[in-house]
Amino acid sequence: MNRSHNLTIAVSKGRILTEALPLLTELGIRPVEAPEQTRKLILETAKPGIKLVVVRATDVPTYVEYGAADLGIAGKDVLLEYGGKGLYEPVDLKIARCKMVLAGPKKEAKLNRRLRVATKYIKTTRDYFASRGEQVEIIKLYGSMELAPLLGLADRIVDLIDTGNTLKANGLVPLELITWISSRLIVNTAAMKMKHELIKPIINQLEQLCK
Ligand code: PRT
Ligand code: MG
Repeated sequence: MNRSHNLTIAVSKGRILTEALPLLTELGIRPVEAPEQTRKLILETAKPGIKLVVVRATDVPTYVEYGAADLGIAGKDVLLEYGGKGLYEPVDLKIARCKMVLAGPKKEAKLNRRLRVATKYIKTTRDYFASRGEQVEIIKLYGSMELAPLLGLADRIVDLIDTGNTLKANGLVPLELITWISSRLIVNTAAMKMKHELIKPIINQLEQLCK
């Protein structure tokens, strides 16, 4: 863990950071350099002792679970997939909101075999179909899931949608809502105890701001 008077917050560049920056700024945790303009991965902030570390979205829970970062901001999609061991998730920041859906072609011929579902959300997809008692074959992809049904790799996809334009542009339609997604503040369990007087006010302020 970091020294007791310092705090490290793991964030990912892109839509989460864009929407998290106004919240962090409200708390005085404004990076001294613009994150999108620098190549630095460790950013000092206007609050002495508090720094941001910029990591891949899917790596945020790992940094926080192992205490390399005390706090983090991660999408619920990433947290569901990660499994949430050894992490607190005290605040729904209500940013970077979207839906996780099952999607497929508008029309399809009847299938005589087990449904194939392509996704990067293997665990969430497995849990979803298991809860419905359906047997499906899940195919792991790392991106551009929309392509899979078009090329016959899969019959369905599980992906995030916001406007729905990406699905539509590829001739797909949302079939079922799996869950709503937003970004969450996550906290290392040991840091929550050891740095309570630093972390608690951050949780309280974010709760107020994100009500
Ligand atoms: O890009 P990189 O591979 O580094 O990581 P990443 O893709 O995980 O990062 P980023 O910044 O793209 O997304 C980070 C987080 O933003 C996700 O983990 C979600 O919690 C959240 N989020 C919110 C979204 C969306 N909205 C979203 N629309 N993540 C992805 N999308 C995708 C969607 O899958 C579709 O392909 O954006 C595309 C456009 O969506 P439509 O429906 O508006 O067309
Ligand atoms: Mg992306």
